[in-house]
Amino acid sequence: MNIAEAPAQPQITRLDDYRAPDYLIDTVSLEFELDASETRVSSKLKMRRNPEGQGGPCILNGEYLTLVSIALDGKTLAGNEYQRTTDTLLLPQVPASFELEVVTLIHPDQNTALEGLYHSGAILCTQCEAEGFRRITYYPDRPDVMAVFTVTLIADAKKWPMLLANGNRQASGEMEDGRHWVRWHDPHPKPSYLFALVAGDLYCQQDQFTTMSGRQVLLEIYVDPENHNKCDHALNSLKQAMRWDEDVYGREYDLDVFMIVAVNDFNMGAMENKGLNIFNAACVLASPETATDADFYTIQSIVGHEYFHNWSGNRVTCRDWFQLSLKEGFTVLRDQQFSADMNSAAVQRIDDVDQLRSMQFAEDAGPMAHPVRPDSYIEISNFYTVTIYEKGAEVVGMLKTLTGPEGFRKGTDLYFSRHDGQAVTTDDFVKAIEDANQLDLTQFKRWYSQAGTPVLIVEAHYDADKQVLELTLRQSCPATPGQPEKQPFVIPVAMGLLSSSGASLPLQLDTETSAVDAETRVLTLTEQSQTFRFIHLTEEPVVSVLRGFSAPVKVKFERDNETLAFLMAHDRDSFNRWDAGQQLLIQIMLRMVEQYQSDKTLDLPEILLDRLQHVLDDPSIDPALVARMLSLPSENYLAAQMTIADVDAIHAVRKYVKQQIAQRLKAGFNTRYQALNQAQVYEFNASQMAQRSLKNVCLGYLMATGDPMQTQRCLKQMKQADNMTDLLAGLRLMVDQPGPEREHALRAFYEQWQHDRQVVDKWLTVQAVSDLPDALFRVKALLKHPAFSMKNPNNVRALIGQFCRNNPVHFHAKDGSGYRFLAEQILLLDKLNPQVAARQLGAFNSWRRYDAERQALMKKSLSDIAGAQDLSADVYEIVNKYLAD
Ligand code: B3K
Ligand code: ZN
Repeated sequence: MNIAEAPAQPQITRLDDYRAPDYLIDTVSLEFELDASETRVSSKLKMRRNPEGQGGPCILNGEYLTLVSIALDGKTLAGNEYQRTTDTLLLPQVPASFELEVVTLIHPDQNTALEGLYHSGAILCTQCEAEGFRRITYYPDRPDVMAVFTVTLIADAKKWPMLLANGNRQASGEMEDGRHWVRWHDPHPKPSYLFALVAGDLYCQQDQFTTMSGRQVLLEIYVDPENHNKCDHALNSLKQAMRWDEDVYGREYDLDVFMIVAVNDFNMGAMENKGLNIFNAACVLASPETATDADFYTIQSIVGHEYFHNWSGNRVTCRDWFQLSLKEGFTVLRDQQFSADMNSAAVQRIDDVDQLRSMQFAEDAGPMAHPVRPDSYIEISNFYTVTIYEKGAEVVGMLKTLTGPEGFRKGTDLYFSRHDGQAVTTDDFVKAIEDANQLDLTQFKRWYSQAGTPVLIVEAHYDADKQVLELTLRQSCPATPGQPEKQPFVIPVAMGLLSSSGASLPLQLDTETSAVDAETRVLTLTEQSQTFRFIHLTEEPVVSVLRGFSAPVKVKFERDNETLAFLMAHDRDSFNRWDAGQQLLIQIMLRMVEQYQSDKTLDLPEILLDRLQHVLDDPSIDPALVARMLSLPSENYLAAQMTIADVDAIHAVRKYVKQQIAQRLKAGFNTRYQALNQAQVYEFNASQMAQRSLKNVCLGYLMATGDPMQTQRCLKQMKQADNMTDLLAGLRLMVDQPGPEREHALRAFYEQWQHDRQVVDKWLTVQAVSDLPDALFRVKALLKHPAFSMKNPNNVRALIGQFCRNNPVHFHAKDGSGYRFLAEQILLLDKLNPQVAARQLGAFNSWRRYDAERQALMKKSLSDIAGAQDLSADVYEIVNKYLAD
């Protein structure tokens, strides 16, 4: 039994190399003797040769395992009867079917990567997706091997009274040595990435859910006892999600119990392990005093997302990791629909698109650009991206637009019934939609294989004599790494036409005999260029395109300020009203950036102020929408619109615009603030959230006037706040103002909330994104604060991640101090937690968009990282892709 050296360079895995597994597993029986320093894992696998395999040897994955013994059909194997490398175990000779017994030892408390079995606080827990199960035992750790698991957990009864695993609880007992055991059985075959176990001394809040067929399901949330009062919201969200999936997708839950466990140390938001979801505590715990509206909102959506995976991911899973978007894109679409139904659909769409444009468009335009179904990867953890998730959701959303809601439901019904219990591909998903709707989606599938954000060029020409509007749509898509040329996409373009008074105009094409009786219609662009002729138009219409953001594309449509202002006031589609406002702001602010660069006077057109004033004063618009329409595009998003991003100019212009709006609309902000600032018992609902968000936008502008009275008002709000939304909004504003009040506010906040991890992370973030010149100095000091640990991913994201991504003016400081800081932190982190380290590299994604000096400094920092010894595959892959020409 030789352990060969690991390959010098991380290896590439390719979709084209996919082969069916050589061996399948019917049943798995695992026994864990749990202990934080050394856990003994005994596994029994009933395996058989796969008739569809290649007939190769039996190879199992395994990493960081101490092998104790191997037995084949009851006979212990000698060292020369198997071969080991650092990450595999190979059995050259096995019968057609056999039982394999393997005993290994693992060390949870040395596991800082938080993959496999690890220790978080006093909890032992697991994270297996994508390839963490191989850190627990030897196994064919790939999603197309699905098996029925029975798991027995044995542990000290006092230290770990709760022992949880997937499925239903089968049996339990006490042992004489003070240990106890619990056995779990999951009847649904699953891939190893969905395996989970938890051991802990936890508070458990229970509830019940009756499914559509009348079965009783026990719902349980497990949290550290001190968080016993923060479970209600997640539990409510879970019940809403279970009911919603029955109503909207016809999906019913399939076990006797559904459990959620909150842990403090977690690499991402949450994990959909079958029947036993494990959550980052920040994505599940909420009380009005400690969680903001945004937190409540996110929790509802993540609880929904993980629950929805029970069908889109678990019952029907991925054949291989190239198909990741099969479950993630679809499940994100499902959680977005759920949130839209539970809250405000318009606000949900705006926020989703805002995120897609600021994060995914940047990814698609940078060195890590990849298709929704990638062709290759080095480290799969690097591909849990906004492209796989958010763009993937847009792609499935376009299928829904093309088929209509009923056709889409027929398609998903067929998909679930056809593939239940299988591991499938994105092609299988599209095929089910095609078959249920008698559609040919061959060309549509380019959305899965081609990377990059398509550009949609729109031109409109009105002929008054003929009463015809010619609308020409053209598409192109920039080159991305490995894909110099692109074929045309299928782009659904929802659009409408408006009269000068804002009324909808008819949407009849010259090819049609009757008028279309809707204010929005969907044009499908399939060629590089197509012209649509609308007839019977007695006046020149104003065109509203890409309503509801019907495709993930960048629209290039030349419109003057007046037209954008008109659409901002009159579009029938609330998404497009908001979007017209954003385009107007961007157009104006980019012009001001040019003025700033050439030392000219900054000119803020009256029409913008006038429009914003109307929005602010219009009681008929949902306050949540008003809040969003009054919010300026972020510095990062403005930077992404420039050929060479000028961080300082953008920062100065944005600040100036904010101050000007504040001065001009001061009276309006004042009136609305006062009207909205009413004492009420906190509730999480769309209407209260809308009020708080507009109120705090108003306060932000009032503070921007620089009037000391407003500082007093802000302090008063903080003092009186009975909820974290209002308190944190106040603190954020205070922190951007120099002076003793700022230090006092920060100190008081910490003193009050130091016992609460989620709130302390907010305190770190507020300082990380602060506008003041000493931001980096502070961030560095906070690294040494007792509240901060480099081993805790939430701390890292709250402080380092937020500084580097959301404080552009300081991260991009001319002297390169921000870049050097990030490079140092990444190298430290890489030794502890490669996944978290690799994520932080994302702050360098757009490094080629900055001026030559900054590019040189960023390149130097990236090269320092690339040149370091023993990089993880995670960091290696991203840093080398960033540096590639
Ligand atoms: N499926 C998990 C993500 C796992 C990430 C592994 N590095 C959470 C989710 O998308 O629901
Ligand atoms: Zn997911």
